[in-house]
Amino acid sequence: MTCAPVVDTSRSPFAKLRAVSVNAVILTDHFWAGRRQLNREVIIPGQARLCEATGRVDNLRVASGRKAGHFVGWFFNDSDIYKLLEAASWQLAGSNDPELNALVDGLIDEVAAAQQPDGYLNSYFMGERAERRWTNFDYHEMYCAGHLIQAAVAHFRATGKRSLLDVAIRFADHICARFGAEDQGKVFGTDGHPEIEMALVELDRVTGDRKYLDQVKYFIDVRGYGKLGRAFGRFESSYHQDRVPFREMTRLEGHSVRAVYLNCGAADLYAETGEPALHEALERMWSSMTTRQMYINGGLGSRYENEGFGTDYELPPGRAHTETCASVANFMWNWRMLLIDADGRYGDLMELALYNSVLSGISLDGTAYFYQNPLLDDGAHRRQQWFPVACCPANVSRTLASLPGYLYTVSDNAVWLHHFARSQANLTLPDGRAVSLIQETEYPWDGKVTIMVGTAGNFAMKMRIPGWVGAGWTLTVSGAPVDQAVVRGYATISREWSAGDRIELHLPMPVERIESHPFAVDNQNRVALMRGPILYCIEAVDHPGVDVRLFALPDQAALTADFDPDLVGGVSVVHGEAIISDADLAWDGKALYRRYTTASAAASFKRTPLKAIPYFAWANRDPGPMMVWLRRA
Ligand code: FUB
Ligand code: ZN
Repeated sequence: MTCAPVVDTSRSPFAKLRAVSVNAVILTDHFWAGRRQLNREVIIPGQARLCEATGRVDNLRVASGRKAGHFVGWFFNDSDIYKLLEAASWQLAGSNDPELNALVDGLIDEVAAAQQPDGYLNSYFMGERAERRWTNFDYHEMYCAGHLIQAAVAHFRATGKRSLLDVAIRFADHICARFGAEDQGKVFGTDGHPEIEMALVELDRVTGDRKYLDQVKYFIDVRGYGKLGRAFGRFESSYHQDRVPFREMTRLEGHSVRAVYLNCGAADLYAETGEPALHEALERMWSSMTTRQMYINGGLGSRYENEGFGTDYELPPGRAHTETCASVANFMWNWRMLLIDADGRYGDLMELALYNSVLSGISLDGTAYFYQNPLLDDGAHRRQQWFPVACCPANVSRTLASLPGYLYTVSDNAVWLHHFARSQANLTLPDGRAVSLIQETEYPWDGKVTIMVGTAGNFAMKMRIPGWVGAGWTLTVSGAPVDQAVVRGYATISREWSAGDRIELHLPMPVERIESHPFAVDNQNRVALMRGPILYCIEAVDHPGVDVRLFALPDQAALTADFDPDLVGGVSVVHGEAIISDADLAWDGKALYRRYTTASAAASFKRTPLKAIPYFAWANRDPGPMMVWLRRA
């Protein structure tokens, strides 16, 4: 059996947890297994067709001389093929799938053929543009290389084949030979778009070649001195994390995907080197992100003009940029922090981003994508089949494909359960002992999680107790209560297990009203609805004849939830009663402003049913206004 962890910390001295292989866990639920199957049957084949139809694969063929023509599209279009290859590779882990294998092998063949004798590989910088290689840091050459390396590592881990790995190594060696300290005869440089950092750490882990790790350190060290200049001639150094040396960073700044990808790389480097300053910077940025810079759905980036962070508390719901890639990046960064620190707050954030801003990035039928994930809309924002800048689709796809690898980790004598989904797991403790577990749950709709232990032995089970859970949660083993002390987000059950022992965790999931810090002015006097890990929204299609933007939710209004198997793929729906004031109805499009009188504040109102659905499922039915933050009444 291949061993295919998403981030391999099995020999990382400064990571507390070891990732397990993607194929060590088999999802058996409707929610995630269904989506992973959709990934295999619809999403990946659809993206492969679009990579062909949009000339992305032809770009490689032109570069290799297999086809006449010219490069088309954005200079980073190769990266979409690499991310697709990564997704397909994770999907292949542990599966016998000749058709998908053939698709992957065919694409790898095109990639390999386009590689130059010196290892260089980028279909944009071929022909007459070959002269311009490595002359502009913002042309994403290392960004594309990073995605190539990540795909190659995934492919190697999942299939054992070296076909793409050898290509990636040649390109990585080319880069390592070229960029570095001048006294080593190398030239200054790094990429305007971080990505290669985390890829090279994994290449170090796969090959055992330490030079890749040294290269990552160099790439992080050279940032922060304004030496990369303005990106695309218009964005300042902060756009590409070149304003402040990494170890001095106090908040996330600039382009959100770039910023968080860089943090992924720095976290990976820390797992190997244990350099305190890296960890401290990561913690400062995490703290800034979670207290001042992040949307309630785990989305990042509030400005369209630079796809980046705004000032603290600048979190407009309608103009939220919240790129799907940034949420994937947030998920990836928190995975790395979790592996390093074994702290449940990172698992909480992975969960938040996954359900509420990664998943919203794709339609329920797997054929259309959001680039931005706003929290308020008038009905115009719809998912698209594809984009000229198509970074988001395959980012969702690689996340879905690798999902089984995030549920559990292991450490000395312990199994850690981070994410809840019906599944079967065959894990291996660091000392080689096998542990099998069956997880039964209807999560995220129900907070009851049962773990059937299939292997006798002495080890600890560490269960994440989500940060969203309030009082009343319980934990038992074969019916008997166990110690509910929670340390850094985990309850621990250490004992001599017998095969057949049942762990039962019950996490109550009432509908909660969430308010935001008053400085997030757009949300003042508003609440959002959450139930368990799921963020809710209201959509026009469920409220015919009224505009949901006029809704106000009385603080006392009861909110209930029930499962509707026929709605948007089967979801728990929140029901309640909102009010619409007659004063608000009186606007009726006649004016934008009017004199305020206390009479209008105290106006009479109508009651109207409120039906909220999970935010991730919005915009899958008839278009119309949608909102997350509801006015309080
Ligand atoms: O530049 C490559 C990708 O395209 C970025 O990560 C996205 O934000 C989009 O700009
Ligand atoms: Zn994107």
